[in-house]
Amino acid sequence: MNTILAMEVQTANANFNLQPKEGEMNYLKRLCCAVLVLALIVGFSASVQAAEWKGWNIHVEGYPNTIALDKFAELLNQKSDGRMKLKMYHAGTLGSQPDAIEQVRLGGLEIANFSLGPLGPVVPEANVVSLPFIFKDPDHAFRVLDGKAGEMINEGMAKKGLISLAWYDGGARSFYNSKKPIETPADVVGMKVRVMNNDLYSGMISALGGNPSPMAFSEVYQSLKTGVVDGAENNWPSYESTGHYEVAKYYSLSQHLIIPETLCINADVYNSLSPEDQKILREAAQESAVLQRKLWKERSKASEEKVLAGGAVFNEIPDKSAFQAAMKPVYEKFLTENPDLRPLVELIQNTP
Ligand code: BDP
Repeated sequence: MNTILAMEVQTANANFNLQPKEGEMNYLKRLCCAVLVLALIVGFSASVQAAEWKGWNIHVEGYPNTIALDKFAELLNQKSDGRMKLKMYHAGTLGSQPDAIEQVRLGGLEIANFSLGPLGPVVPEANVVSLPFIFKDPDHAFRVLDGKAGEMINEGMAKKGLISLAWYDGGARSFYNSKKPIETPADVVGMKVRVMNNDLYSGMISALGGNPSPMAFSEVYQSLKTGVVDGAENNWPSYESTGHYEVAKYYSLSQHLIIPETLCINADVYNSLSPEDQKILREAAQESAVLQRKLWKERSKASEEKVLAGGAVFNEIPDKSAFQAAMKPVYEKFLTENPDLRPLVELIQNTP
């Protein structure tokens, strides 16, 4: 045998030695079966287990809405024995609010907490709450939402692919800026004021003689700091949590907008659930809203104290009638453009 041939024979023997003996063969068969069964079990449980929903939230950790939304996710999982799973993404990590509204409508995201402010351009009925001074106070807003007007807003949202499950507190929004206390509408003249994306808010600032600047929430701090805008408007908790008070220290209690918020779900996802799971979903949402509203009251006080200790300068506006009178053209334009919403506006105004 020459050397090459000898090597080939050796390799052949080696290959032959790699072939399993009979005992090993049985072992391999058993192993294959076990792997197959395991794969079937995993595949099966994945198909009966609901996919994990993605939830959008703009607020940071520790904010009342954030805590309440995490509670909502926990309750959903518990009450449904894991059939409904939700992972919340906080601090706007999944995009801006107008984008997220489209995403939940289209089903790219399943759940979200939206302010009815940015929802207004999509859902005309919801836009009614963005008429300045339409609510007397946040409790009045909840009385309205718990009645016929709330049903009309729910129906409007459903038409746009969103099912509202509960109402969160959004407090009352007031003006703040880096220049001076605002006491009368004349103080707003010429001021550049950031507003949320909604023509009603731009109209509101223009009616006061200011220059509205619609902008995403995440851009406001830098814009205030660099003077791109002079001021903005928000409730105490957002004024504090964003650090806006550090760069716009005059907070004037105009309380011109009281904008409730919705915890909502994509309509197709909602309609695909069993009646039992729909009930669980609504119960979990309601419980989270009770928690959010309680935390909201506590945080509003705590935020007010924190910003004042941090150098914010605060003034009351005891007589708001000049601001209210200045809103007449805003109401007129809205009702001319949306004549069918007049009954809803009047229903809210006439709710005690
Ligand atoms: C906060 C709302 C949030 C808005 C934000 C804003 O909770 O949804 O995005 O104001 O001003 O109060 O953009």
